[in-house]
Amino acid sequence: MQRQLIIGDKIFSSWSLRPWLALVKSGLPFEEILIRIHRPESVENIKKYSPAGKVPVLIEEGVAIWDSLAIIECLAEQAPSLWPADRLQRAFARSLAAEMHSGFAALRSTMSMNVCASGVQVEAGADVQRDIERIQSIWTDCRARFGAGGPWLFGTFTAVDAMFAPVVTRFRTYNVSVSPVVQAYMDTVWNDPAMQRWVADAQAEQ
Ligand SMILES: N[C@@H](CCC(=O)N[C@@H](CS)C(=O)NCC(=O)O)C(=O)O
Repeated sequence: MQRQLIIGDKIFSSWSLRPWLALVKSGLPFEEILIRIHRPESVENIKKYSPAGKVPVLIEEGVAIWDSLAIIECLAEQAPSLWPADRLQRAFARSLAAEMHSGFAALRSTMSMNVCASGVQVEAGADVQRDIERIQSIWTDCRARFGAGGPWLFGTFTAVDAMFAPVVTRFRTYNVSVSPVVQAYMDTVWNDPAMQRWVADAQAEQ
């Protein structure tokens, strides 16, 4: 296989979920290699594929590409529908993907991903609430402005949906209360067959 994706445990590895979902939804063929993370030997095992020592890593024709956004850009060159077709929508979509990639630290550290858990209670401080409100406003705005052609943020599935997919699982796990529009979008992500495949694999890891 000329394309491999190295990922971490499906239950926990939020960064791995993003390119995995983009790859499955794009229909590009790939082989998946799973490395258990958060173990003493994890970094050494990942470094066999990428000197950065973190998953995800894409091996494309023998070349290692790491970091989720770089991987998604590489995939989008071969599956252009991963970004909106319109130039300005595409730029806007890239802004959202970048905001997700570099931001929401409070949410990510307080509500870590566990796709198999639900009804978990945590102390969500003001910084977490701010992250939750910002994400809900992004999803609501995208659905209203760009969502006419389908149930995803830009109508059809794009890299932005892949970037936010782990947040959907976090909102479910930690029972975050959301508006009906946001709930409908979360249902789209969660019920997608590719997402359900990831969740089933995660359950099998336990
Ligand atoms: N900015 C990186 C973050 C990657 C990252 O933090 N990966 C974590 C797992 S989700 C990792 O590989 N950790 C290694 C370990 O903890 O063993 C990306 O977007 O890919």
